Amino acid sequence: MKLYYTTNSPFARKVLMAAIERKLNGSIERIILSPWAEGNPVAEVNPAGKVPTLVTDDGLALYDSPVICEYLDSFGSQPRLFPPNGAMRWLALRQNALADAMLDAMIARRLESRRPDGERSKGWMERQLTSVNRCLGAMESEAEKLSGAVTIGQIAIFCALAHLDFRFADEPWKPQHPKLAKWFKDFSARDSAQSTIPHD
Ligand SMILES: N[C@@H](CCC(=O)N[C@@H](CS)C(=O)NCC(=O)O)C(=O)O
Repeated sequence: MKLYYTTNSPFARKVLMAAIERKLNGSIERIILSPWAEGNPVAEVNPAGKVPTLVTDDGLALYDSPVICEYLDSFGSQPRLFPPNGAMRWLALRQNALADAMLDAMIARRLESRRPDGERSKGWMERQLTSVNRCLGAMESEAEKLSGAVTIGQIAIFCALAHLDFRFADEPWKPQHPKLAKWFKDFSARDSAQSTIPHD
């Protein structure tokens, strides 16, 4: 399998952490690129031109991160990250969706903030910030549901919170979300987290 990714993408980090948790890391050839660079190869296999994208040994290109993670969950002998059915499955999928939504808002806000003077929309940036804050509030109110065996929901929420620290370090979220902060600290000690710390 080949994984196209960047070392600063929280969605790619989610895939890498899932691979490490499932002990599949050694089966993945890593191809680091910038999805923003002209002519980069990811657009040849993923029409959206985004990372992460995984090309399986059969030559099938898979995207986006939840699909890749579920693919990695479909083989190997380690405990599954996607609960097979019932309430635990829907909780894990919803946690993953909440984390991805928070990331989409964070990334939209940052991209907007980097547009040239005169092209930036303050209202749009505020809308994204409101969304991030609502997602954080929902995570805090359900922090006790982050306990138990590791799931894709936990990994996704970890990557989203870590991305806040990475890109918005001057906007601390921990003081107002103490239960989430405690869970985040504990989860940060996992090998999969320690070996995927983001960098530009
Ligand atoms: N929903 C996608 C989001 C992937 C995504 O937004 N990737 C960003 C990097 S963090 C990207 O490749 N952006 C390039 C672009 O938008 O052209 C997933 O879960 O994989």
